[in-house]
Amino acid sequence: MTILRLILGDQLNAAHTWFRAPRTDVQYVLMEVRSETDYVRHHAQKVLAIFAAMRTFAAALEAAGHRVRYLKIGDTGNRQSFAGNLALVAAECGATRFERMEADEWRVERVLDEAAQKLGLPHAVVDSEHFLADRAELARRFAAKVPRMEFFYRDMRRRHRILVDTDDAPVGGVWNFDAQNREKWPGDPPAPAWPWGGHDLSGLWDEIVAAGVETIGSAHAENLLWPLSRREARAGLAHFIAHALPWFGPYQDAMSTRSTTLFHSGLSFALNVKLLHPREVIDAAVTAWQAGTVELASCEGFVRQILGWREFVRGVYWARMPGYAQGNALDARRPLPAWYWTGRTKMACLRHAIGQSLDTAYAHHIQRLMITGNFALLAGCDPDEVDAWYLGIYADAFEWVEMPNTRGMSQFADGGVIASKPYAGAASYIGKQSDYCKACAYDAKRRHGGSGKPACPFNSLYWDFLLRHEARFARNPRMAMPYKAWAKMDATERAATLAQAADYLGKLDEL
Ligand code: FAD
Ligand code: DLZ
Ligand code: SF4
Repeated sequence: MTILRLILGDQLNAAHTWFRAPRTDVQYVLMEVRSETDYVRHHAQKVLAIFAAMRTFAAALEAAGHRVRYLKIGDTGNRQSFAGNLALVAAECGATRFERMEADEWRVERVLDEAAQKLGLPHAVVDSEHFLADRAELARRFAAKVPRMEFFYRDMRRRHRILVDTDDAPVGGVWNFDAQNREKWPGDPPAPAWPWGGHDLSGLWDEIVAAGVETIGSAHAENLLWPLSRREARAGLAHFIAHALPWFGPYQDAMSTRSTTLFHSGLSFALNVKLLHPREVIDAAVTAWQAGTVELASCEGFVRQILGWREFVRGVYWARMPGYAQGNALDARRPLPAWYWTGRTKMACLRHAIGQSLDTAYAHHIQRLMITGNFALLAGCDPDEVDAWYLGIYADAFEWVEMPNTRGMSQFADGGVIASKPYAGAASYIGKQSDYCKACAYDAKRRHGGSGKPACPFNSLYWDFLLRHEARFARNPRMAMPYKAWAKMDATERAATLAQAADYLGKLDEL
């Protein structure tokens, strides 16, 4: 008897039960395939990091005595799809049974179910042993109605006994320290650089290029900046806890031309490919708070992202797919401006956020939400195009987490399943949280016109967006303020603002 076990590129969980002891009757297989490199155009660093982490993981398994078959992207004989290669390796090893872990993505689950049918072997699907809420639990909690994130998060805190007192009350007396977490970063303390780097992957890059894989962004193959092994990911976690977590809370929503990473952890890639377990990341933050090196507000703010948002969006994804991918509640149809692919725009905030995304395959949350996402929302860009952009460009982008964040949180295309109001903001918000507006060719204070500096596009587009969707949002109590402000605005001012928006919408590619 030989069991063929598939390990996907985002299933590099060394602590999984599968790997407890080497077994002569188990053949593992990992494969680099064009079906995965081509379903969307990925950032060069994302492909490099995934392949390099897969190769490192396979080598470690082999060194520990497991039987591993690894198909490289350029191998002759590589059939370039999961189904094709599974058939190939099953025949090679004389497999009598096929096993796999649950895939995180809807598309891949379907592909693997079909592949298993074709193999015609007894087949089992096991948990990936990564998330805190498993898929059965999520199905129970999300099937009837998607809860609000805040209540899901409180429940997770209680269930997993994280930052709660013995009587299930939140430590510190409140569940959420968001109000304290909204400061602009003055440039001091300096933001620490992430500790990874120095991976020379030029050889791997040559293989990827020779195989004809088309990518976006800079490869930086001679010095790739992502953790590629569990050891590196652990070191990155320790570095974050010591050097950035103390300021994570206050500067969580800050943006600056002087730093691409600020006090963010950069752990999303390691988490999503499962080099790190969310529980160990949460425990490290809580331990730092218990040791007194980190304030509760920073610790809780960070824990909320992982225990709350990360698990929550997964619940939404599995409860709502496949229909979720079709959501376009605001009927947004415009193409994404061409400069999303080049960074060549006169708008300083977008130039910085897109430029750094192309260069590093990374942008922190508030850049994704309030700069690139906000602009696409206000301009009414097609959520299919917005989704494809986010799914390709970030090293951490896997559909289960990318899509609810993009289509749901950022574009409101799910009609409010995730967010109770759209994340729409004008230049006043961006100016408050960043230093972008100072260096911009546009005037953050103007809604329209402008002789020297033209009016900031976010301002007129913001009002145009609210007016376009008045029927949907005007009665939302959380949106009452801006609608009241609009009603009070002088009629000429309103007309000039809407005319400015129409002008900008007619020439988005030129902004
Ligand atoms: P930190 O700020 O250090 O946060 C710590 C961890 O919390 C992250 O590593 C991540 O695992 C988790 N986290 C934080 N916010 C979220 C969130 N909203 N949803 C899920 N997990 C969260 N995250 C992805 O992992 N993959 C994506 O493809 C992705 N696409 C996004 C698209 C949009 C439009 C938006 C608004 C957000 C998206 N996010 C995505 C969430 C978030 O922006 C990233 O997780 C974060 O920027 C990763 O950087 P970090 O590790 O430095 O995060
Ligand atoms: C994203 C990605 C890429 C680019 N390439 C591969 C690959 O060649 N082989 C592989 O096993 N996985 C790859 N992945 C990750 C998969 O797309 C991922 O497993 C699914 O998105 C499920 O989350
Ligand atoms: Fe962005 Fe407008 Fe500020 Fe320029 S002025 S950086 S376009 S918000």
